[in-house]
Amino acid sequence: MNRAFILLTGIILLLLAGCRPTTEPVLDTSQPETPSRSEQRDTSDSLAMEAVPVREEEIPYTIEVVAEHLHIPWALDIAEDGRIFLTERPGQVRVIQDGKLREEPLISFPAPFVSKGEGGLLGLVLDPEFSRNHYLYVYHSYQEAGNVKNRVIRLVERENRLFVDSILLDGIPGNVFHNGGRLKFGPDGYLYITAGDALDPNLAQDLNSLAGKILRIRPDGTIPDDNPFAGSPVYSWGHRNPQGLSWHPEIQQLFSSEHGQSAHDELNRLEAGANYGWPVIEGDQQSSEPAVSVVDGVNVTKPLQRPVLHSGGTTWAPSGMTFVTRGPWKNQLLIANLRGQQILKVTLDPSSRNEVKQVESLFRNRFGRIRTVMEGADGSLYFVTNNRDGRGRELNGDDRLIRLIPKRDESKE
Ligand SMILES: [Ca+2]
Repeated sequence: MNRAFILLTGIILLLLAGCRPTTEPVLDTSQPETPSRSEQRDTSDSLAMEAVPVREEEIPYTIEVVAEHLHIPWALDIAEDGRIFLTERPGQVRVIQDGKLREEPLISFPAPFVSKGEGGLLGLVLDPEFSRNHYLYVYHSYQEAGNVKNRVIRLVERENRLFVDSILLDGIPGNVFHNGGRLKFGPDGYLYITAGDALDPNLAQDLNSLAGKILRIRPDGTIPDDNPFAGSPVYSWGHRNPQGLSWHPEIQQLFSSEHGQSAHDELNRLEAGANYGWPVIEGDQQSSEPAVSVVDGVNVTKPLQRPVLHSGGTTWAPSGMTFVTRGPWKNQLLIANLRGQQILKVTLDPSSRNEVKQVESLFRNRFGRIRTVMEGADGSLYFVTNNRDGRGRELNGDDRLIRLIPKRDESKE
């Protein structure tokens, strides 16, 4: 073995060690089945909460497997005509039509696309006017002069084929890990993007960098006039590796999920221009010192915000999430967990809606790693497993797209 190879191996091992939690996840085998509600918070002023397992027979949905043998599905969206579009991280967009996964991908990305570590083809969202304009947006990693970066591009669909229409935002710092990658349209019609810190934590506190941010652009790639920092796509900053976005259906308030360093995974309630602390604070930590970032020679000073919820010493590895808008779980937030191998169901305090009242765990260790969850127009819920991503144990049929169909409630008819 030559020295360069040994050095490279050493660097890769260091990167892997730096990214993974130092403690193994708590799988609650020693925990009581259902801690009382008052025991949920670690201490009275901690924002950490333990997830209470829900028994499967209590879940008011039936399980249906929609598709099998997917390859690391990362994001999905459903068209009005019923087609389900999804990304596979190695670089393909697939479609499920009339309940069947079509063999032929809609597009396979050529170079400079790269799929390395946690990078690759990540977010996907349909244009709110997809049935009219057939636009679809994806977030993917690419290589430029030896560096990994990420970009948001617009594709156009014609008869189950996809063609690149335009590059909307590029040069988002990337790396083997911490690429962010979630795309969602807000109620304001703007496209929101989660960007990770690209393994360079200080970038999250630098408003001149797109890393470690939630970004907001118009669907044509231009910057909205009312973005918090003039001429910049930055919507909020101080994020580590955010991968989930959803708006509360009644108050239209945006929340995001984010991977913490060693446990301390977070749920944040996002305000335009606010700073969510990474890497200065995480979890329950507070800082009386505001953060300062210099933009065009001017100091921008913002207090550091704490999350509304974090995982304490447990690792959830939260990714895609959705508020449920109808049915038995209306207004509750579902968050897909990778390492946590569950879906968290978060109930907000109904009066304040900025405090978490309860966290429950659905399907813990039942389906393995879960990447994202969304709601269909009929109130069904859809989620995808990620057991083929090199960190999981492949189960029969993986990776799978699972649908949860609401059970009929006779008492309400
Ligand atoms: Ca934070």
